[in-house]
Amino acid sequence: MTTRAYIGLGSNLDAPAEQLQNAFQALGQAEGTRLVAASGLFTSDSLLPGQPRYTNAVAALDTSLEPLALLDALQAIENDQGRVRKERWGPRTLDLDILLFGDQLIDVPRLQVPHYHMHARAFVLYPLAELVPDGFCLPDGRELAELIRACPFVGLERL
Ligand code: PH2
Ligand code: MG
Ligand code: MG
Repeated sequence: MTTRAYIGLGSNLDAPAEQLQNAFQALGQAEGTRLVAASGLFTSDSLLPGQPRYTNAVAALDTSLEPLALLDALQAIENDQGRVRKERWGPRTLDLDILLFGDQLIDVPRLQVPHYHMHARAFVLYPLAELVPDGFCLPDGRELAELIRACPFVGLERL
């Protein structure tokens, strides 16, 4: 049995677009996991002032891994690509966040799904919209199209 998961990719250090291309490749090679689709790349200012601009994208995966095993695999890819964990929300070569895992709601110390604040972040919603079918809803029943109407494209640039 596999689960469709959506992964948010972000980078604001060391050639972000290349970091994301490498990450898409690595996601496709992760054990028990198939890369189904990759969104376009979008740039935007960091939510935190004084950091380089981010490049973001979303990947659709089919995975036979359990959520925490997928999180382990994502963190291994982040580490492979030189992620250094100093401060929370510091600049990073690669950030891989589980946005959605099927229609599961997960709330354990290591992992909250859907990803917190994803419903209000243009750099998540617009790339995600490229990958999902019409009428797609989050596990809480909110329709993606509706979230997007409430979250203007302002400040995003599609590469
Ligand atoms: N991620 C952060 C903080 N700020 N800003 C943008 N534009 N994109 C991100 O992915 C992002 C951010 C911490 O995860
Ligand atoms: Mg993040
Ligand atoms: Mg993260």
